[in-house]
Amino acid sequence: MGLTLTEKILKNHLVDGEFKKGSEIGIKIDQTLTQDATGTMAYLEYEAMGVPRVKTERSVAYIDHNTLQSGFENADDHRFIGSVARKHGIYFSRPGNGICHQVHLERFGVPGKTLIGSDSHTPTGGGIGMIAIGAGGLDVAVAMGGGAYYITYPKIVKVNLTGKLSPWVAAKDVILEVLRRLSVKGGVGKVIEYTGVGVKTLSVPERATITNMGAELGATTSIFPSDEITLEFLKAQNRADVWTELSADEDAQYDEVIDIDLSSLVPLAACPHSPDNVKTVEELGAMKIDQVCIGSCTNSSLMDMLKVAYILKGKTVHPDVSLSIAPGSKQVLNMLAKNGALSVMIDAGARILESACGPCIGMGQSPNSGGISLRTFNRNFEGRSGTKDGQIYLVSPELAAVSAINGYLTDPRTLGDMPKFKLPEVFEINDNMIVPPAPVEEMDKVEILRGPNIKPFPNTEPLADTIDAACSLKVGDNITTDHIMPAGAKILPLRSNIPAISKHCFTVCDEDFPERALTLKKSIIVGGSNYGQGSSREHAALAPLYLGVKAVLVKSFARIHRANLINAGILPLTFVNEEDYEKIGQGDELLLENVRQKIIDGKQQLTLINKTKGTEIPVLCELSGRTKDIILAGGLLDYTRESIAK
Ligand code: MIC
Ligand code: SF4
Repeated sequence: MGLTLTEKILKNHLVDGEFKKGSEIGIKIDQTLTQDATGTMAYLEYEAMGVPRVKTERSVAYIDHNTLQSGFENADDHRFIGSVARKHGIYFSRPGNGICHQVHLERFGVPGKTLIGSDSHTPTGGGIGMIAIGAGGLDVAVAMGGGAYYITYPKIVKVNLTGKLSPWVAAKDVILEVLRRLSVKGGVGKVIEYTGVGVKTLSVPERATITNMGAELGATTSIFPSDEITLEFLKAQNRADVWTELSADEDAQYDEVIDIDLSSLVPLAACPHSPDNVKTVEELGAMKIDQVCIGSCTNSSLMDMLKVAYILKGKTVHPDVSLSIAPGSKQVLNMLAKNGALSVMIDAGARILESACGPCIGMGQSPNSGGISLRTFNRNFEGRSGTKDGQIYLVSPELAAVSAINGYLTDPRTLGDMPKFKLPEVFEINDNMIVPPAPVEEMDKVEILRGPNIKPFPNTEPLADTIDAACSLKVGDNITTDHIMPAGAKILPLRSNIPAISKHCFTVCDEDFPERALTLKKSIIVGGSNYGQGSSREHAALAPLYLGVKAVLVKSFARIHRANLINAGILPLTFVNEEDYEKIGQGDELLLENVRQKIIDGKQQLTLINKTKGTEIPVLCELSGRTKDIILAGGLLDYTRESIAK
């Protein structure tokens, strides 16, 4: 029986476990990436492991998230990350060089290799045939130290693409269509593999838009084959030498198949407040808009920007609309500057932002109260823009640009004929903003620069035998990591200071939660399905850890967040019967007896006693082998230290 592309790459990298659906496997990681908002913590964790030089083929530290420097904190973190990188063998992409995923695709990604990154949109690398997975900072630290990365052997979904996109219908519409069909939890435990004749009609940046936003499906990752189009892209990046041809076998077996005829797609938008709340532009009608933001790791490639410039040429942004544009990398920005497209954008009245995440993570450009903002980004969770009642719609760059001119939501197909946009045969290459690590013989001389806002990892302790704690918070379905640990310009500078950032934990849902949890000292959080969707930020586990949360009991978890809870030593529990969710109220006294011993004995089903209501609730604690040992040790850091000591 033939293999899928995913299986081929995973098989090549398998170092632990059995190659069987649903079982835990350890894979060797060739490359890692970090960004600054998760990076400081990841490098503190790396330092705590005591490995002098990274053991990967390539590790890169990017500065792209916390670029608004309204105090010393972010600048200190940048210097810290830069110095750690220099010392320990990591390439450092300086602020201004671009968004991690865009730059990694351009300059470092290699077909057939494995990459993990402390950012959930790491699967962007799947656009050139990598197995690229988002992970918590601690997992990335372990991989840099040479450790394997563990995932559940995924189900593999084939997305069979046929036909060709109509003019002005975009790659963004392809992934929005997949989201419409599968939902934000439809990809959990799965890899989405794109195949079919339609693949050949998509350029690498288009493929990368699709794999990038596969993160919103909750998928482990998404991947395209590596073919002659990949080769063309790598050639233009002067990296043809890293290309290999890769595809699934003809007779590969998939767990699910989805057919998408590209020719049948129409312009789409994800409506507030979820990336899977997808409607056609026709259904939405000519809605008046207040803001348009173009950029982010999903849609900031040269190709996207050239289309935007073409639409803006000779026009003026509508008087009621503010348009901002953030090209994804220095390479893109510089090429736009040299070919005149930047001037077209400036002329039209666009507010040009630096090549960074910017508005996507709430670092500026929050919309007006109740404002309708069209964004080419990947997430529109409530409050993420920085304006609590902002109405964010996720759309393609083409749709965003034409709407910015008209002042209302506009179908880009009204633009008429579309010229043929071609990628350049050679990109502008200048890696002067990527600082290579110090040679091994000089690493001891590199001083680590630590600012006063950088505080150590919170205290952990081995799993107790009994958890006797109140329910400090009860929340509903689809809780995102932006609810658990909000981001934005005010809170992001606290990413390296867990005691300080914890004061904002869950405040979107309940302002009093941090105080209450601290007063209780120990507590349990109860939630609904797809708990922890979205970002890879381990702060969404470290802040609860600091606040004394011992267990999280939900209907179901999102993948990365569950792993982060385990890494932080917090027990992840699920209801055996989802209806039992109703049997717990906030404030109820809960009890898990002999939980340590039961986990040691390999029992997966435990009994939670609700002392307040006098009821017993069966719950699942699905830990096996390694994850069991991590929880018993009190988290991945303790587990790793124990393993190194052994
Ligand atoms: C995001 O898009 O939510 C982020 C900010 O890039 C996060 C990482 C973080 O919170 O630092 C992600 O996607 O993992
Ligand atoms: Fe940055 Fe936004 Fe991409 Fe996250 S989703 S990496 S914040 S651009």
